[in-house]
Amino acid sequence: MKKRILSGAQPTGELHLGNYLGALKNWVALQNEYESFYCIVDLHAITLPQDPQVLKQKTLDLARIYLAAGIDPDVSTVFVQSDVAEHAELAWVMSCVARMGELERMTQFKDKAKDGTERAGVGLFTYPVLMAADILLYQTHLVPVGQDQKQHLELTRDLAERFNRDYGETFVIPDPYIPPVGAKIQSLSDPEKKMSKSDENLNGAIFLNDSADVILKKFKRAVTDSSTDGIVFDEERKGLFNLLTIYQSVTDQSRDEIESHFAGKGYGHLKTELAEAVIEYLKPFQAKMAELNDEELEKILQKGAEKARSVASETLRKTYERVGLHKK
Ligand code: ATP
Ligand code: LTN
Repeated sequence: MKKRILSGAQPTGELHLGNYLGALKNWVALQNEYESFYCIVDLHAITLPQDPQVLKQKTLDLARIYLAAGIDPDVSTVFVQSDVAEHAELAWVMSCVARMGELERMTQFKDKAKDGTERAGVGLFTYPVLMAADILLYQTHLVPVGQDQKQHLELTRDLAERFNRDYGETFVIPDPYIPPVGAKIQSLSDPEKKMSKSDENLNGAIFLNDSADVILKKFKRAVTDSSTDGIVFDEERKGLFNLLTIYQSVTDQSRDEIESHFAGKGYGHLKTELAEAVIEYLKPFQAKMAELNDEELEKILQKGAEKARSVASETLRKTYERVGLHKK
């Protein structure tokens, strides 16, 4: 029996190179080795206000992105979270297991509740509990995510362990998979911040559908430093380190190879070569995006939801039984 993977992304904003290198790339690489479930987490998306029409469209667009990135629907299960009611049902049970204090420590909530906690939605606060339910429903062994989700994974493990202790062995305790390169891609315009969909500065992120011209322009403008120490991996030089990390992730070369390749060269040279490498890297993805039509995608999602439900319903049944809930 293969071990299981579950991961997901929100159908909001535009996906960027950080999402691709931190998450999607690894989903594709791991899909054959594991029984994989890749979810479009629309219930998570509504923790912040969304336009209903746009949310619907983005949900389908994200399925298209998964497939264009190389997720094979004949190998992996691709589905939408709200199609599988068990996610919301298990989230309720887990919200009775989670404690206020542990949710209050989640840094993403603090970042996203920009106007303070008084006016923040309750869903935004309990977001990590729904994420735990997503994972635990599939008896998941491995969760490939970017660095920013590590804390949520720790909470998921804590909730699963607490439940197993209080009610008897029920859930597999999942491990995070955080890639050694690319788990934390920073903004090109402010290397102190992570590359994000919600950044107001559009030059900070390379979006997956950016044209070659735009990609080149954004890299040319990327913030670096005025050091004369050459092009080397130095975590202190955040802007440069980020550019080199992107280069490393898209070319799969070693740090040594990259440093010798750029020895004696300047930032201008690095930026142009990096832009070319990213443009080439995204080409097959961008071509595939144009090929997949809505009808095909809907069929894949329907099939995916059926498969997901068959696994999720079994875990939910067992959970309800353990807790003493009546539903058969
Ligand atoms: P954003 O932070 O851009 O608003 P998000 O965290 O809401 O995005 P999702 O689309 O749900 O984004 O994230 C999908 C995956 O992308 C997650 O596994 C997340 O860890 C990863 N990810 C997001 N930003 C980055 C980044 N800058 N570098 C590496 N991985 C990232
Ligand atoms: N919280 C994640 C998205 C997400 C997820 C999940 C990731 C929701 N459920 C389950 C992995 C497993 C995010 O914002 N990136």
